[in-house]
Amino acid sequence: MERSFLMVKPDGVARGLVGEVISRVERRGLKIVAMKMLRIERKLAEQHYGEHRDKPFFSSLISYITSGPVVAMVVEGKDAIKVLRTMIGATNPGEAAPGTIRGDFALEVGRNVVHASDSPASAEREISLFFDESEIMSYSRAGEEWVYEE
Ligand code: D4T
Repeated sequence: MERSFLMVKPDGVARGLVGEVISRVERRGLKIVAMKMLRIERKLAEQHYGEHRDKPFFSSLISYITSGPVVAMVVEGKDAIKVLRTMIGATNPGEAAPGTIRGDFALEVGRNVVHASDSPASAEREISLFFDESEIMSYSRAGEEWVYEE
């Protein structure tokens, strides 16, 4: 099983899309093993988006992500990182396929509703930025035997 970091961004929270995102994750068979609502502080935002520090959109990205509460999650399941990236769709919602979260709910890259880790290394880094290991739960979901072959 793999873990990924998933976040509903301030626009997603403000637009009432938290339940929509969560229900898509649950319906897919993935398991939410940690979740919290928080207002991201500037320092955490700069750490999270550290790789974009030198990009022209960095300061608007930091303002956006710190502009309101977000809902952060750890999601577990088979190929969770790849599956969630496919479910959220292309970074630029204009190019995101219908049926993806961004393809169904967003139009602009600077208001793209959700974030999901793009590799095992970023998943590990992002999970540890937002969660203590003690906040990550272990439990069985009913019907798992119908989601996984064995
Ligand atoms: P996040 O990290 O927000 O889920 O987005 P992605 O993982 O899909 O995409 P990314 O890291 O390449 O971009 C991070 C973040 O920056 C914003 N952005 C990106 C922007 O405002 N303008 C741009 O030109 C790009 C490439 C959107 C997502």
